[in-house]
Amino acid sequence: MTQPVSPPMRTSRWAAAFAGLVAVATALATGELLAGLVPGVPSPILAVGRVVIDLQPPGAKELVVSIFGTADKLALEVLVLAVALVIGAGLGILARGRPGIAAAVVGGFVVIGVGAGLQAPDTQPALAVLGGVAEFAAGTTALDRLMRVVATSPGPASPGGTAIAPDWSRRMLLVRGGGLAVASLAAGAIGRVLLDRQRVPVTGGLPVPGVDAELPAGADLGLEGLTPIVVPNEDFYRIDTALLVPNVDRDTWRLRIHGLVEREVSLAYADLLALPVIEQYVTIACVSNRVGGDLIGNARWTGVRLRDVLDLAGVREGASQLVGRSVDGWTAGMPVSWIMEPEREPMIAVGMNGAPLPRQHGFPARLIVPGLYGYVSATKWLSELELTTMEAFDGYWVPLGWAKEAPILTQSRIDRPRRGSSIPAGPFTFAGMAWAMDRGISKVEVQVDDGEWREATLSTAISDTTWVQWQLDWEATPGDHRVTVRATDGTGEIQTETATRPDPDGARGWHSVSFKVG
Ligand SMILES: Nc1nc2c(c(=O)[nH]1)N[C@H]1C(S)=C(S)[C@@H](COP(=O)(O)O)O[C@H]1N2
Ligand SMILES: [Mo]
Repeated sequence: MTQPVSPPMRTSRWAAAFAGLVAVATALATGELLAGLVPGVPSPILAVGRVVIDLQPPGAKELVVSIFGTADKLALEVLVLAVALVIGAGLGILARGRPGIAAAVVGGFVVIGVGAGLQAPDTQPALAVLGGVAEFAAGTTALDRLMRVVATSPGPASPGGTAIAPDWSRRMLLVRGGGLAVASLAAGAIGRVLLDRQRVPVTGGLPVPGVDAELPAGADLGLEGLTPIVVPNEDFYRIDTALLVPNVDRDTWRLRIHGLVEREVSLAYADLLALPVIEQYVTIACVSNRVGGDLIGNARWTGVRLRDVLDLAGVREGASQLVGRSVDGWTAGMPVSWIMEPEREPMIAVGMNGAPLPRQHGFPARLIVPGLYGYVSATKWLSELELTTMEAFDGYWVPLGWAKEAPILTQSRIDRPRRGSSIPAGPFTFAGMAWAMDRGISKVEVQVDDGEWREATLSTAISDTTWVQWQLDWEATPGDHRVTVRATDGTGEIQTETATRPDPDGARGWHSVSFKVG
C-alpha cells in the first residue's frame, strides 16, 4: 500500500493556533515538572517572572510597587503564562507554512527561559540546560504531532484561500490537544507543589536571649478593630522581590563580612549565635506604604547585635555605607553613621515573636535597623555585609528612583472606624496607630469634621523604636462625618500635612476617614 501523496497543507487558522498554544503549554509543563522533581532545574515561568521584576523600567514606579504584594506575584506569573500561550498560538499559525522556523522559535523561547533561569542563584547550569533540552523536545514533538492532525485536511482551497479541516480531524485535534492541555496543567501543578516542598528548610530551635524584651503594662489598648501592638507572624506584612521564597539551608548558610574591613570574616550560623543574644521590639515599615496603609508591623526580634558582628571584621576608616546582600542578590545600603549611633541597636535577627524567623521574613537571618525604611535596611535571607562608601554603590531600589537615604517619616493612621463604615449614635472610641521610629511619639491629636484638635490617649510605648496605639472617646451624632489624625514625634515635630506620593522617600500627609453615624 502506498501513502497517498499529501495535498498542499492548508489548515484552519484556529486549529493551528490551538495546536501551537498546546505545544507551548506542553513545553512549559515539562519545565515546571522537572523543576519540581530535580532541585537545580529552574522553573521557566518563575525564572522569566523574576527577570521581569528585575528589569523594571524606571518610571513605572507605582506599578512596580504594586507588584510586590503576594497576590500580585501570582498575577505576574499568570501574565507570563498568558503571554507565552498567546505567542504559542501565533507559533501554531507560523508552523502551518514554515515548520522549521516555528521549531526555531520554540528553541529561541527555551533559550530565553534557560537564560532567565541561570540568573537565579539556586539554579545548576548543567541541569538548567538539560531541562531546556527536554522542554524543547516536548514542545516541538507536541507541535509536530498536533500539526499533523491539523494538516490532514485534503479539502480544496476555498475561494478565500483557506481550507476547513474535516470534522474527524477537528475532533482528533480537540481530543489530542485537549488531552495534552489537561495533562500539561496537571504536570505543571504537580511540579509547582513539589518545587515548594523541596524548598522547605529545617528551621529548628531558637537561641535563648540573654536580654529579654519586656512588654510594658498598658502597651496594648486591646480595642476591637485596632491593630495589635505586636503583630503575629501570620499577619505580618510581607514585601520583597522574591517570586519563590528563598530556601536557605541553615547548616550550610554563611554570612560573609567584607569590603572596607580589617579582615574578611565568614560566619556560620553557630558562629553568629556564639555572640550575645539579644531581643528587642522594633517596628519596621515599607516606604511604599500609603497614608493610612498597612505595610508596617511590629515584632519582637531575637538575634545578635549588628555592631558585634561588624567588630569581628573591624570596620575600616572611610567606610560610609553598609550594604546588606541577600542570597538572591537583592541589596539594601545604609549609612554606617546610622548603624553606629549608640542610641539605637541594629541587629541581625534570627527569631521573630519567639519563633525562628519564618521563611517569608528572611530565614535564617535578616537585618533589622531601627528607624530606616525596609528597602534601605531590612535585608532578608542575609548572606553578605559589605562595607563600602556611599558613592561607590547603590542598593536595589535606588536606581529605580527611590531615595538613597530613607529614615522613616512620622505617621499616624485611623483603624476605628473603617472608611465608609456606619456606626450607631452614642459613645464611640476612635483608635489607631502612630509611629516615628526611632524618635518616638509624644502626642496624637484627632479632629472630627472642622472641630477642635483634641489630644488622644496613647498606649504605653514599648520604646522609641516601636509604634504606639491611640484612642479618643467621642459622642457620635447622626450624620456624615470625617475624622483626621496627626502625630507629633519625640523631638516635638508635627507630622507633615502636605500629601506626597510614597516615592521617592515615603508618603506624607494626614490620614482622614469618612464615615456615617445612625
Ligand atoms: N532579600 C530581600 N530583603 C528585603 C526585601 C527584598 O525584596 N529582598 N524587601 C525589603 C523591603 S522593601 C521591606 S519593606 C522589608 C519587609 O520585610 P517583611 O517582608 O519581613 O515585612 O524587607 C526588606 N528586605
Ligand atoms: Mo519596602
